[in-house]
Amino acid sequence: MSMLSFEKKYRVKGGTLIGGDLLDFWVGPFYVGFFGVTTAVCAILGTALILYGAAQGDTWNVWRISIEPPPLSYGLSLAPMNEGGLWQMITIFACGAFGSWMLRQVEISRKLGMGLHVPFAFGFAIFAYVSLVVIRPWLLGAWGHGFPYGIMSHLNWVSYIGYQYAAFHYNPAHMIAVTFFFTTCLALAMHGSLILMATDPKRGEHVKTGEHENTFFRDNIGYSIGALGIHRLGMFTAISAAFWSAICMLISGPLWSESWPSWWNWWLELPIWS
Ligand code: UQ1
Repeated sequence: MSMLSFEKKYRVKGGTLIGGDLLDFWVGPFYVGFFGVTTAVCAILGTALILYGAAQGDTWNVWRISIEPPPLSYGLSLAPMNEGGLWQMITIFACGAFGSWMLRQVEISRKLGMGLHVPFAFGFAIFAYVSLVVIRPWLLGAWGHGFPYGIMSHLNWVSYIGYQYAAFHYNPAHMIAVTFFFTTCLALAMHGSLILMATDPKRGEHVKTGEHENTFFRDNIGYSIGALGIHRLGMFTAISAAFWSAICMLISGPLWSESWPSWWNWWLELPIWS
């Protein structure tokens, strides 16, 4: 891969969070860094443990392989390897890999003298995962509340939790999360299509600019949010989707253990009806 001329300028030592110049170098196009190494170590060990767990199981059917969390009876203690201990180790390595990846993004951002928007946004994805396998199980008092690591098994877990609260779509935080997911799709569909129609014209026609983009939306809906604004909006709706997804799970159990439809009884119980 060729190196852009400006890359020579930023490919210098510095900006690291830990260890000074130690591991502060590139391999081909990739920045290594302390957290590149910790990411690789955690990811390799975690993957090896998943393969070991699969070898202990009774199938090599990729859809059916599953690494189960410990039985609820183990509470918040360490479980034996073949009774969920493997799941606990894999979870630790997953958190290590995701956290290291975010810190590597921080170091690269610092080297380039840029904001920390990407690692900040990635942190919301980590929060959503950690809320399912660490925070919620911990609040409920057993690692067994985490989801199993398997393709069909984790889908079954999601389905089971949904029915446990009768109709999960009545969870107000789930409603907010879904609304943000759809709004993110709307924003990216509008933005992607707008940029393509301006900058990817037919052969022989001129590429258009921001003026055309603004004018399209002013003519169409009387308002243009602007080139910077659409990216602020997109980042906000995307991280909000992840944030409210985490919240909708953290309140299911720790804060509300009945059916989600019955949560709405507060509305029927308002004094204004009597
Ligand atoms: C928009 O107004 C705008 O500014 C010119 C963009 O920037 C390139 C966009 O991508 C989009 C999608 C819009 C329209 C969006 C809203 C929320 C009015």
